[in-house]
Amino acid sequence: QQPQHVDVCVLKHHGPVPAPLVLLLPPRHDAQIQCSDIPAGITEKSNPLTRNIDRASADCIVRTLQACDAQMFQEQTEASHQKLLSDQVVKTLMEVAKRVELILKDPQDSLVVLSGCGTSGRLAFLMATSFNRELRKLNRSLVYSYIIAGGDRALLSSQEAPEDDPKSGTLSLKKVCEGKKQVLFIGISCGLSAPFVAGQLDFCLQHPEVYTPVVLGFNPAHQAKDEPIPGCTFTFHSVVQRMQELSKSQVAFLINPTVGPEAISGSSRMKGGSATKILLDVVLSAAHAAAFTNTPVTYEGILQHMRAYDKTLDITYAQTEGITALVEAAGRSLRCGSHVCYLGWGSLAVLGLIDASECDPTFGADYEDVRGFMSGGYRNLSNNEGPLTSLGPQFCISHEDFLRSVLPYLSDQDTILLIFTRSDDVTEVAKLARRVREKTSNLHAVYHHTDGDTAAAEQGDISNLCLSTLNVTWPTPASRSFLLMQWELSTKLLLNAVSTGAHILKGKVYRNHMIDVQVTNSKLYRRATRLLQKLSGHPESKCEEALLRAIYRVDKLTLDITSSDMTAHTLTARKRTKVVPLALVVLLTGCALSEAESHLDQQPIVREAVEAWLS
Ligand code: S6P
Repeated sequence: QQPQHVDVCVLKHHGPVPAPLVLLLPPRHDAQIQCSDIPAGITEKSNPLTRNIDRASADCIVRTLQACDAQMFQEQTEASHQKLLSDQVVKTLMEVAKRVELILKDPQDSLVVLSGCGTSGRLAFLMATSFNRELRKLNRSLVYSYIIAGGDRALLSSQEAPEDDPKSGTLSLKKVCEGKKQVLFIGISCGLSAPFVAGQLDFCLQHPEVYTPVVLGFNPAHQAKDEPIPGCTFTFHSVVQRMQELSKSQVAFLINPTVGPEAISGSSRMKGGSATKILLDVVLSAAHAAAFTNTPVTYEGILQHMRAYDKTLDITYAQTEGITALVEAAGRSLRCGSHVCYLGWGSLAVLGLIDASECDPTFGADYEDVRGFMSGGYRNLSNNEGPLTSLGPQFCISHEDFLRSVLPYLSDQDTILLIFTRSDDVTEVAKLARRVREKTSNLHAVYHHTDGDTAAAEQGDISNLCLSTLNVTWPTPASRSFLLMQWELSTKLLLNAVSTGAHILKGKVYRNHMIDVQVTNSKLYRRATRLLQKLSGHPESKCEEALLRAIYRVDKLTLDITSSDMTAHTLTARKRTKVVPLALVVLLTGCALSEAESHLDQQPIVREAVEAWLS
C-alpha cells in the first residue's frame, strides 16, 4: 500500500489560533506532477499551504484560507523580502500619506489618482469613492479619482484585454488630470505586471513637474515583469528600476511588500486585493487625520493602524463555523447548476459586486453563477459613467433588478446571502428577507455590528428567516470610519472564501490552480503556459504549441498562427472555453483536438477530467 501524504497547514503564532490542521489525503502520483517551480514572481507561485485544497472539506478550505491570509502579517526575517509591517514599508507609507495631506490641504488644481486593472482597478474605485464620500461629509473639495482598465464596465465584468494596453492607460490618465498642476498617481498592479499601469507610470516619470508616481504591488522589484510591451521602449521592470532610483530623492515611491503566494495560484484578487485595501486605507486615513484633525502622520500611527487589520482577520475567521456553512451552501448551489446571490447594502454591497465579477475570469464562471446586487443600485455606486444597465442584464445591479429578474425563478437550490451592518436600514433588510423567504429557504445573512449596539427588533426577525446568520461583533472603535473599513475588509475576506470555496467544491480547481483560467491577456497566457509545463512536464515550446492548438482549435499550427502576436492569440482565446484543459489533455495523451474535446465533454468537472488523465 502506498503511504498517505500529510500536509500540515501552519497557522500564525498569535491571536486566537484554531487547532493545527492536518489533511490526510489519498496517495498522489508525484511522478506526474512536476514540482520544479517554473520562474515566476511570488504573486504567481503555488502556495505550499494550499497544494491539496481541491480535495479539502469546506471547513478545511476555510481554515486553509485563514492560514494563507495570516501570511500577510508575517514578520520580515533576514532571508525574506519586505513585508506589510517592515520598517521601510511603514516609512514609505508615511511619506505618501504626507503627500496626500498636502493635496488635501491645498486641493486646487490637484488630484490623487488611483488606477489599476481588474480587481486592482475595482479597489481603486472603492477607495476613491469612499474617501471622496468622507470629504463630502466634511464639505471639502473632492480630490480622488479612479481609473480602471476597460472603463466602468470592468467594475462589474471581466475585461482582461485592456490590461495589456499601455496607450489607453496613458490616455485615460491624461484625461482625468487635464488642467491639474499637482497629481499624486498611485498605480496598483499586484504582480507589478500590467502594461496599462506601466504606461501610466512611464508617463508620470516623463512629467515630473506635475506627477509624483507611486507603484503598489506585491512582488520584489526585481520580479517586476520584464516582457517587452509591443510598441513601447519600456517594460514594467524598467519602469520600476527608474522609480527605485528616483525613490532615493522621494520623487517616486515604491510600496511593494510581499504577502506570500495566493491561495489559488495567481488569484491576486485575494491577498493582493486585501493588502491593497489595507495599505490604501492606512495611507489615506492617516492623511485625512493629519489634514483635518491635526493628528500628524507618525510612524507609530501607521504601524498601529496596520496591526489593527491583523485583528480584523482574527475577528473574521473566529467565525469559521459560519463561513463554512456558507461555503457549503454556495458549493451545493453551484454544483447543481443553481446560483448564489449577494444582496448588500452600502459599501459592503460593492464588495459583493466585486467578488461576483471576479468569478468569471477566475473560474470560467457564468455571470449568473454568482451575482451581486446593491441597495439603490447606480444611485449609490457613484461610478464615473453612471448607470450601465443598457449594457445588458449583467449590469443590472439594484435590489429592484433582483426582485424583477431573479426572485421569480429562485428555488431552494439557490443560495441568497444578505450582507448588512447595524448602520443600514434593518427594516428594509427584513422586508427583502421576507420576499426572498417566500421563494427559497436557502437564505443566509452576514451582519456586522459593535459590542455596544443594542439589537434592533427586526434583527431577530431576519435571523429567524435565515438558515444561518453570521453575527460579526466588533469592539467599539475609536472612529466610525475605521469601523467601516474593517467591515469592508472582513466582508471581502468572507466573500472571497465563499466564492473560492464554492468553486473548489464544484471541482473548478486542480490542486491549487485555476485550471480553466481564461487566456485573455499576456499575464494569463504566460500563466497558462507555465501551468501546462508544470502539469505535463513538457518543455515550454511544446506547451505553447498545445496552447495555441487549443486556442485556434486546430491540430496543426499554420504560418498565419505562428506569425501572429500575443494580442491576436488572446483575442481569439476570448471566444473559446476550456482552452487550458484541452491543451493539457492533448499534451498528456497526444490525441487529436477533437478527441480531447469529446473527452472533456464527457467529464465536465475539470478537476476530475485532469486527474483522470494524470493517473
Ligand atoms: C485576479 C483578477 C485579475 C487581476 C488583474 C490585475 O484575481 O482576476 O483581474 O486583478 O489581472 O492584476 P494586477 O497584478 O495588475 O493587479
